[in-house]
Amino acid sequence: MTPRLILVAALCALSVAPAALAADPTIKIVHPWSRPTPPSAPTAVGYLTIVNSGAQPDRLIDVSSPAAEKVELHAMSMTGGVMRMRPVEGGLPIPPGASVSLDPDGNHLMFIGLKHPFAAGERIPVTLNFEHGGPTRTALSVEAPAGAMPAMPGMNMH
Ligand SMILES: [Cu+2]
Repeated sequence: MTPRLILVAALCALSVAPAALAADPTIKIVHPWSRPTPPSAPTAVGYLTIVNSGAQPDRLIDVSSPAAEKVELHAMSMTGGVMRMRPVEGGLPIPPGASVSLDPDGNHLMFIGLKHPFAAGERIPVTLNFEHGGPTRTALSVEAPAGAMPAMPGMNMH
């Protein structure tokens, strides 16, 4: 993820979620995770899988987190050999009986205006608002990339 490629979404128009009553038990969030960020990074990514075990289609329409000014749903596309991202307009459809993954190869959550850097081992709370299912809370576990130097216990440099 290269910050200079980020097309920050001035026109991002994800609508405000309706006040919902309770989390929908047919919507499940599987393996919500993120990456550690450098100290002054303005953005971070989030990945997860949404499983809809119900009979009705749903739609992820809004995401928020206390860890960032705002969270957008982004799609990746390859244009002329350059990876670009842009907001998903109108929300992300979650068909009945399907699971929809946000992963490093495709769509992702974009945390914009981080309140603090994401550190490995930390858990980042997010609220996912579904059109029918209402708000669903989860937490992304911040995972160091495979092959990265593991943090050494007892060697805190601060
Ligand atoms: Cu993005």
